[in-house]
Amino acid sequence: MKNLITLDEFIIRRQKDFPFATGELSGLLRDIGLAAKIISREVNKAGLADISGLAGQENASGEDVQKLDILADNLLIACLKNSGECCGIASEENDTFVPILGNKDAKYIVIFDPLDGSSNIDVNVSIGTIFAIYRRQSVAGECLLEDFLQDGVEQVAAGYVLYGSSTMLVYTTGKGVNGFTLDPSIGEFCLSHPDIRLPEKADTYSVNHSGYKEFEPAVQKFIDECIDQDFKFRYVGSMVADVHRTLLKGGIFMYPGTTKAPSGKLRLLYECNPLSFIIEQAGGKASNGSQRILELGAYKLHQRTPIFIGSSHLVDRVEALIQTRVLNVEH
Ligand code: FDP
Repeated sequence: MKNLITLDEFIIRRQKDFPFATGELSGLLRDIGLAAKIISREVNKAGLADISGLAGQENASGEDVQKLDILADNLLIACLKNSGECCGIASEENDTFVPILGNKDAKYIVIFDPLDGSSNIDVNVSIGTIFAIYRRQSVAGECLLEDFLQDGVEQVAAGYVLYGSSTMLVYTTGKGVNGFTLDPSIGEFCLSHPDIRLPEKADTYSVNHSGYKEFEPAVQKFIDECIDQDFKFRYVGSMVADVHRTLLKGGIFMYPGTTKAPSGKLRLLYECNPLSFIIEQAGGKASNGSQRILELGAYKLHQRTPIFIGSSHLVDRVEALIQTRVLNVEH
């Protein structure tokens, strides 16, 4: 039998690489792994049980909430309460951050999107969970808003779980990116994609084309160049799935600003920052068109940003077109 390395075993081995590690971060990652297994089980039976469909309420960004969104949110919070390492969470489903009072003095906070791409749930298309872990800024006691409004470069770990043709958990602690596939027969995430690097080849672009007329001319020009170069076009409409494909196959995923929504749609803290950390760790880049995503300042929890993420030379190209355009307009 091939040597199986489970997620828990991998986390313990990695912890030994840090001489002064206390095991708190490892505990948190294991909590998230456990929540991911339970969410995966619920997602897989979404068509059977009465848990799919709208919950009849809107989230902080005014979007319809699906029942599974709420279930996943509650599960993550419950699992993060368990180990005592997390003093507070913020998520897409909560207007403001939620302090975990039982763990007031814990060192970490976690920000997550419990079910990204949830408009795809009812049509059986891949969806995902995205998470980012930060060390708190406040010294102790109940956590504060400032603990959550940190730049992406401060992330100590980030990852996502993709509920697709199989369930995969991909994460980084800033020392490369590793992917684990859930083996349902043993209920364990097993290391299947060690040390993921974006491939050199990059001939795929991904964007919601229906926004084309409203994108700025530089972005339109970039898309035209992709078409002229016979790039493949792929768009699932679940950011986790589109970024996962980009990570494994190369290319670029974009959600630009539009005339109606200059900041785009995707959220900085629980979508763009964690996925940008992963892509950078795998050798790629992530930008809002002029600045590195991980260095954008956060001033509110549900802040949005345009994003161009994937193979470095493609992100460089779109940035160069945007920059040229800005200079032309200025002169
Ligand atoms: P969803 O609305 O289904 O939750 O941020 C949410 C997100 O999906 C992303 O996962 C996805 O990339 C994007 O929105 C899709 O938006 P469009 O429908 O505008 O393409």
